[in-house]
Formats: sequence, structure tokens, C-alpha cells
Amino acid sequence: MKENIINRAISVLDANFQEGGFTIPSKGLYPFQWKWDSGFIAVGLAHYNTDHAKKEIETLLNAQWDNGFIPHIVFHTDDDSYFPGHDFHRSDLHPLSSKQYKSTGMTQPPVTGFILQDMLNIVDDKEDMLNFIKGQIDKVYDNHVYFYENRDPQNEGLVYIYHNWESGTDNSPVWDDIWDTMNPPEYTFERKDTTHVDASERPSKREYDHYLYIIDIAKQNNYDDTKIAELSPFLVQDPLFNAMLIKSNQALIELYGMIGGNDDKIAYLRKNQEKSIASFNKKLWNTELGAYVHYDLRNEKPIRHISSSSFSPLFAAIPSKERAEVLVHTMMERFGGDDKYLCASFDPTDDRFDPRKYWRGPVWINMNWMLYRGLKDYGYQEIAERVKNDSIELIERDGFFEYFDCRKDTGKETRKGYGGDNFSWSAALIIDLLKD
Ligand code: 9WN
Repeated sequence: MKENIINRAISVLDANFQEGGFTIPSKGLYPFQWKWDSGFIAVGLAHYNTDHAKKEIETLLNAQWDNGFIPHIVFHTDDDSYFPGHDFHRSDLHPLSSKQYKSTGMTQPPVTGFILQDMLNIVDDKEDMLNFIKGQIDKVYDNHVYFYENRDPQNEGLVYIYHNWESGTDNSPVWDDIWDTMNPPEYTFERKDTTHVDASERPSKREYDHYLYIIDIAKQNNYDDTKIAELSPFLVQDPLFNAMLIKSNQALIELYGMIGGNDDKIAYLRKNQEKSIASFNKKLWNTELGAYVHYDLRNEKPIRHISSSSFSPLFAAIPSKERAEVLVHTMMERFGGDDKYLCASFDPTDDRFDPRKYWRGPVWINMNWMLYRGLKDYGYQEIAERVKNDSIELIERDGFFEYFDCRKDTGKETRKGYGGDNFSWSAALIIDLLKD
């Protein structure tokens, strides 16, 4: 069974690998290179094709801007089957954007640092991988400097995101609180996603109006970070995004330690790491809910809803042992019922929960992969195994879908897999989980 899933996963990844040296997330629905997808994909590739794994990271980092920014989508081709494409995003408006690659002007969770470390841990030829890392690591470091110097207006060690697409958890009900503060114009545009996937599984037209409006504001200001911090109606400190930065800081510190001769960079990362972890625990922890939550920096208030992002700090060693216990208790109480697969992307006890719709409730394999490792690190072996086995069961039942209905009993509807099929990170990360 195990070998069979791994072989099928390899076929998915190989079919999605493109001539340009990168992997698309899913044929039809997502035809370009995405930032955090690339990282997860590289982990899977490292298990069986080191050259592709290295290429994946290289092609992403080649599209870095001169200010250290790494975009969320790199448009390697002129494919017009995705909306909004490069002609809407217009990365050329920023004076320091890549002259060679078209991209978006927004980013995604900074996973690349810890991915480099994972790749090193996975491969047999450590010397070869360390050499590769030596050639790439400064780009990732520059990306972290970009975040700390441009995305932290109150100098707290917590960086903001200015768009829901930067979070990776696009239509999470957490953002409904922000949409309530906005009233964007009605845009006329042609959706492409709903030609690939049923509209009921995707964000609504009105949600897209909000998404486009925020980009318009950023474009009117040539993607200038200071202006965005001043004007964007969406300005959020996201626990998932910041946990990824912290996890990657730690990996960069350890990798630079192995490489040697980078004391100034290690010192910079350590200083920020300490500050970030302290602020994270102080500002994003919500005692009443027993969980980490998002903070709305524009309106200066916490967003009191629990999502799978609330548990991602376990993966980055952020909570104390005691706090981790409270967090895991919250998770099991709200998300861990016997009638559900772990882990729903949004709180099943919340009115906004939808078990089948995108980031409003379904299980996502990348979140499970992080949760599995976090739980294991804190000694919750049994729950970790459940997260792993649930992930395997869902994929074995239905295939390598983008997300899965989190209910065990779905009545007449026997299908559990939704969104894009043959989805790359589901394939990549299941390889990693099965090899663990
Ligand atoms: C917008 C590629 C991406 C993932 C995101 C996921 C989805 C895009 C979309 O697909 O977002 O970035 O068009 O819906 O939410 O996490 O990186 O797989």
C-alpha cells in the first residue's frame, strides 16, 4: 500500500513538473509557480529526484526582487487560463521588481528557509546539498531582512500581510471580519477557476471583489510597502505566516552555523528571532479561546476565531510546554471529534464553518504535515499519528486532491476530495509522511 501511494505521488509530481524547472500546483487550475507550494513540493522531490528539488527552489529564488521580496506567483509562461494574471498584477510597477520574470506584487508564507534544511536532512549526498544551499541561502536571508525591515511598522518582530492571498489560506472565515470593514466596487471580470472546479468549492464573486480591490490600492501606490502599510484596508499579523518566518529563521541560523563565517547574519536572525517569539506569545495568544489568533493591525484588534493556522506555532517551537498543552486541548475539543478527520482548516464549532468549502473547513495536507511534526516535537505522538493516518486515508480513498471534506460521514455524497485534482503538495507531502 505504502509503495503504491508513493509511486502514484511520484507520477503526479512528474506530470506537473515543467520544462522551465518548476512544478505547477495542479493542471488547469494553477498553471504557474507558487511560492509556498514550491517549498512543499521540493520536500517531496528531494526524496527521489534531487536535481528537480534543487531546480524548484532555484527557479523560485531567481524571481526575487532587488529588495529581497519573493513573489507569491511567478508567471513563467503567458498562459491565460488563470485569473488574475500578470497583466492584472503588474509587478513592473515596483521599481525593484525582477526585470526578467513577471510576478504578482504580493508574497506567501516564508517556508523556503526550513525547506532548505529539510532537503538537507532528506538527501544522501549531504555535501552536494550543502553546496547548493551555500549558493541560495543568502537570497532567503535577504527575504527575511525584507520582512523585518518593511513589514513590521511598529517594530514588534511580527510582520504583516496585506492580502488574504499572502496568507495562503485564501477564503478563511477569519477574513470575513476584514470584509465587514470594506465596501469595494463591483468588478467586471472573467473567473477562470470556476471553469476547472465547481463554483460551490471556491470563493464567491463578492469575495473576489475584495481581493481585487486590495490589489488595486497597492498598484495605485506602485506596491510601495510604506504606502501599503498606511492605506491597505487589509493589514493582518497572521499566526501561520509569522510561525513560518520563525521556523525558517531557526533553520537559517542552523544552516549558517554549518556553513560557517556568517556571524553577522546569525546575530541579526537571533536578535529578531527572540523578539518575534516573545511578541508572538504576547500578542497573538488569546487566553479566553486557548489558542493563537490573527491580529487585525489596521483596526487594532484581535480576530477571535480559531483556524488550523492557530496550531501552526507548534511546528515552530513557539509555545511553552504548558501553553502547548492548552493549545492541543483546544484543538482536540473543537476539531478532534471521532466524527471528523484531523485537522479541519476552520473551527467546526464556529457558525462560519463549512466542511467542504476551500479554507472554510476542509482538511489540507500541508497544514496536516506541519501539525504532525509540531505534535511529535511536543510529545503528542498519538495525536500526531492520527493526523498522519487521516491524511493517508483521505488520499488513499479519493486521490491527491487539493482539500478534503473533514466529516467522516458525508451522507449520500461519498466523495471527500475537492478542488484541484493531482495536486502537487498533497503528493509531495504524503511521500514525506510515508517515509517518516
Ligand atoms: C491564489 C496554489 C495556491 C495555494 C494557495 C491556495 C490557492 C490561489 C487561488 O492555490 O490560492 O494564490 O487562485 O485560489 O489557497 O494556498 O498556494 O496551489
